[in-house]
Amino acid sequence: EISFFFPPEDTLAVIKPDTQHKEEILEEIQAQGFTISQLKDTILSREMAEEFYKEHREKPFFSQLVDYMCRGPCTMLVLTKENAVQEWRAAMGPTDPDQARLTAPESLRARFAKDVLENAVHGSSNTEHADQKIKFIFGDIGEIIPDTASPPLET
Ligand code: RTP
Ligand code: MG
Repeated sequence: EISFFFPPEDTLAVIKPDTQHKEEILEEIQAQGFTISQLKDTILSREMAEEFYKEHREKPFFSQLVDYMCRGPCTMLVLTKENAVQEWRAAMGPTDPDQARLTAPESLRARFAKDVLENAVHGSSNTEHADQKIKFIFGDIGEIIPDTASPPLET
């Protein structure tokens, strides 16, 4: 009998500013079996937000996106699980909540996003981005918060 071992993978998740649903999002993260390996609340500077979303520099919504991302504290999380990158993308659902409500009604964006811009959560789109963004946000040796049952940090 052949069995496969899938090593745990890390992804970067962000609970974006101004969502009224942070607690429910954290509950869903735990319900879906992600381990919260690192967590911190941070207000991004404009420069950091621009760097974070630099892939979208040329998009018409870029300046609005940067305004949104540095408007208040973001909750930054490293989520660890088998296939974490893909599973967190699936948990979030499509970028636009109108589409999410049609194709993934249980997803976080279907439930909690306000619109296509203010869509509550971010997730890395591949493992290379995940590694790069985790380093960018947490540094090479980030703070470790070992007890996932502890309450989220408040800023
Ligand atoms: P994310 O990077 O935040 O996880 O979202 P995503 O992959 O689903 O979507 P992406 O195309 O990478 O877009 C990044 C973020 O830009 C904002 N956006 N606004 N106004 C618009 O048409 C528009 N399109 C995208 C959203 O905040 C989106 O999550
Ligand atoms: Mg993206």
